[in-house]
Amino acid sequence: MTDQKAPSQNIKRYTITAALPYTNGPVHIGHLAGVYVPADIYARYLRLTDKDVLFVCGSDEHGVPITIRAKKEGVTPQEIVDKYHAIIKKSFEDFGITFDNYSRTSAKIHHETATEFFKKLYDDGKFIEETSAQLYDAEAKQFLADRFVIGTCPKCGNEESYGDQCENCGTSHNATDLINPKSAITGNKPSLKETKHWYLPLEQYEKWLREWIVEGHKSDWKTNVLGQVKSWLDDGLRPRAVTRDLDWGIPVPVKGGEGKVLYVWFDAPIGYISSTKEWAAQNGKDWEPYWKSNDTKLVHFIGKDNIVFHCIIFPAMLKAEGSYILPDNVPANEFLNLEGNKISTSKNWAVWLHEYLEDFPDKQDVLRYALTANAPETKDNDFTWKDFQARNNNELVAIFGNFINRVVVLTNKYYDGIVPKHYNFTEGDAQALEQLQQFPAVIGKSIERYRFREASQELMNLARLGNKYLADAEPWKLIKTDAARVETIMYVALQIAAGLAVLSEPFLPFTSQKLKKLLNVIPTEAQSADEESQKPVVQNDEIATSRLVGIRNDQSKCNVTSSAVERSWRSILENTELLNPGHQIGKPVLLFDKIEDADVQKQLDKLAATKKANKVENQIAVPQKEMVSFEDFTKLDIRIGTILEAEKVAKTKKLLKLKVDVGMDVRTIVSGIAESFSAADIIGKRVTVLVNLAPRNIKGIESQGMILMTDTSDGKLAFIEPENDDVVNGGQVS
Ligand code: B3M
Ligand code: ZN
Repeated sequence: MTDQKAPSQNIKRYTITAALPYTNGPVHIGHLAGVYVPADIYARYLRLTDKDVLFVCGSDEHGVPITIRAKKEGVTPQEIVDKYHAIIKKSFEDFGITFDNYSRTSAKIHHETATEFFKKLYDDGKFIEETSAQLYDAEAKQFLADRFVIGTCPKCGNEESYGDQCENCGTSHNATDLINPKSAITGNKPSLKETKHWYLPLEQYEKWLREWIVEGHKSDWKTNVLGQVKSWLDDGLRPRAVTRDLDWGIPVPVKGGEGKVLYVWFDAPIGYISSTKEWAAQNGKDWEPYWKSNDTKLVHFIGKDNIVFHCIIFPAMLKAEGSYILPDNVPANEFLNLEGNKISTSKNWAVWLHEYLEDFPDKQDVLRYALTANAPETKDNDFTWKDFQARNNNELVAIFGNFINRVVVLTNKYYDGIVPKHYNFTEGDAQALEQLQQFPAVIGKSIERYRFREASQELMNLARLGNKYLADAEPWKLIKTDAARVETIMYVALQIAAGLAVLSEPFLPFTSQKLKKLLNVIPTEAQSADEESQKPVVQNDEIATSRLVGIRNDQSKCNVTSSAVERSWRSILENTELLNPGHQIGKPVLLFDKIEDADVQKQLDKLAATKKANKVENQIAVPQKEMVSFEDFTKLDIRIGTILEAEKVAKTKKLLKLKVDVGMDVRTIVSGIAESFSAADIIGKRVTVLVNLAPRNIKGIESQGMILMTDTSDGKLAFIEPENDDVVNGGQVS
């Protein structure tokens, strides 16, 4: 077993994986923010620092979600996976995600690899074979595995947990653990039926997992990941079935396995390996060092709902197999919400990438940037269109774009676009250049620690530095009096602009390219188009290198300094002059443009329409109640208050006992809201209270009023809150 990791200075290559998306729908901003953008930043950065990088992914085409989608659309599972594989693959390409290979689990190479893996574990006696009673839907004539069954999570009480995993608390369990299980196909209560399956005895790996992760990685893995792992280990691991009674998947390749398939979470992570094999075969490479050599660093980028599979089940599989390395890190992200609500495919509450591009063609980088700057790295985060607009207008346009534009406009105006010479540097010049030199290390360090938000802000700080430098130096004032000094200033500003062209590449690849073109440090269109036709889906190191050679050989079209900029993460550090005096840059073009309020409103309207459609779907309008007179209405005394204290009423499911400040006094109110809110979350909440309702005794507590509530579209309760902060407690509602 090769699980002792080599010290980091000996790392020779990187294998980077990004979770294989299920091909049961297109991809949305949550996927991009949680997994693919951070993984791509990491891969691009490592390539720019001349590392040997393999970045793989592919479509996850097995599993119940696919079958369910196929049933819903009335087509075959194969038609579903073909359709969404193409859409997803294109979205990734459109957003500049530079996978070295994007495969699919229906590929022959994957079926072979997964089959072989299973057989090896089987032959080595790593499985337990067991016949047991499993949930069965007699009407559908089908066993109910994974998402085919819904019931109450034994751990957190979520009533809509799937058979294999609860999306609310993340726990992974067996379908028979669910309380009140229901078939997702017919809605029937399942019966039990005997069937044989193969189990991976996870409990045998418990001690080893604890040592490897909880002890061994306590200082370098993210707290959210360590926390989940520890909690599973503390709960105790149990044997986990790795086969299923389904007809869509990879056939179980051993005797007695007829009519059964591999559990999707057994085959999917092996997809990383088969994608590597496919890449190697297509590129004349050896795949094995990327998975079996101790000097390879393996990193899995995933969302938090995949932690158990990547930190417990897959490592146990790799350990059982015996010849593979283990992940060096699993930097899982939390979830991204959209405008305050959980992203949901079934409720169409999402920003789909292909739809985004219809409304914002050529603004891939804006979304990449907004999602990175607000990434759900340590906690769930909210994407709002207002924030998206602000990130674009106040940062990309006003800081980054503004600096570049000033530099390019002035260089054209003063020197016809030719980089000027510099004379003696002032302290300010030297300081600016010195700071520029530190940015590659600062940004690199954040990226290497998987802190992509921080890294993106450092990049913006470099643009800020450029703006400040120009604002302090005021070349536009000096041009009439001290032309030589202005040459030096513009020389320095141009180096910062070139630095931005290089360092922005992992985050803003399209902008970086545009900026390099603007600074005239990449091949002309004709050359790029020529190379484009020879390019695979993504760019890898070898191609990047051959491009450089191309640049160097063609000095008529492109200045020789281009190689310094192209390679550059290191060259900035080494104080290489990025743009030589005499180099011709291009004419001004804007890197970013403003996003108008109307653009944002259009997106908000779209979401409002979705919400409305969901509501109409879920709710039959309640008929209006009997008429009341105005006098009747004025009898009600409704006021604004603030919840000061809240606690659960013992032995009840729904009741919370609240202390509410209603302006004239603080009173006790018992409210039936415990299923929608936990006590801790509502302290400080502004509420609307009917204060003159006759006191009532509820569970032995005198309730002196009623909190007014409304329903949300998903059947929960919501408070009615004043919109303005300056409404005081006791404020009357009339
Ligand atoms: N298909 C993604 C998901 O849970 C799942 C990842 C597989 S990674 C091996 O949506
Ligand atoms: Zn749960």
